[in-house]
Amino acid sequence: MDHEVEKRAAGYKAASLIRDGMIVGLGTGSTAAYFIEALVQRIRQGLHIRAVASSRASAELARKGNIHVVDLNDVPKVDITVDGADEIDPLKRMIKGGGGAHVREKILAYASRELIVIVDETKCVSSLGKANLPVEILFFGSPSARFHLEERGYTGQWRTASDGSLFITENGNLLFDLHFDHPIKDPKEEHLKILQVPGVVDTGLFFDIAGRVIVGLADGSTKLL
Ligand code: A5P
Repeated sequence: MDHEVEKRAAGYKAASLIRDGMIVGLGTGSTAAYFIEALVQRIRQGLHIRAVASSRASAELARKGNIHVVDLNDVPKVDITVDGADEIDPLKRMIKGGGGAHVREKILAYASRELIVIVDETKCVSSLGKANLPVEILFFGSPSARFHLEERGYTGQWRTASDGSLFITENGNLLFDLHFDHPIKDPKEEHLKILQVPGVVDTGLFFDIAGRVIVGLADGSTKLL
């Protein structure tokens, strides 16, 4: 358990911004879990909301706490989505997908009026690229997709589950985690280059989408970027 005080502070602060009647997007991961925990407490105190989850794990957490979970296809628009990040730079560009849910997280973020990002300070970086960059890839022809990525100069490995088997996303696909031995100079260019490989569903790079960023601090306070 790492930086729990900071993650909790960010999650609880984000939950305090949710208002009655909102449709709320639930991110995935340990920081988003604190947001859901805080939301459950607010619901016990009388808050009425509906929520859309980016993963089974988040949906389960929410349902356990009596949050009314609905399908993204059944709502016109999500008011606020709150989600974590693996890295965020000063331009609010991010690497996400450490939890393997970045494709749904991105769809949910784009379906939302605002994406609020909640992080601890270790996630705030001057440039992206220390964290692995997850790329979701269709199982069909996945060795060929890997070949074409490697031919373009990328290195990485298939993500595995705790039992050593291949990690399968909730969309039924594989994850190829790219590592960079240098900061990513132009994340948008890399993203577009990777997307050109047939079979690639999406990368964990996010741009032009983060709204408020809440950073949790070690003393339990938060700062807003
Ligand atoms: C989940 O797929 C990710 O995008 C998470 O948002 C990201 O990995 C941050 O997770 P933590 O809050 O657990 O660090």
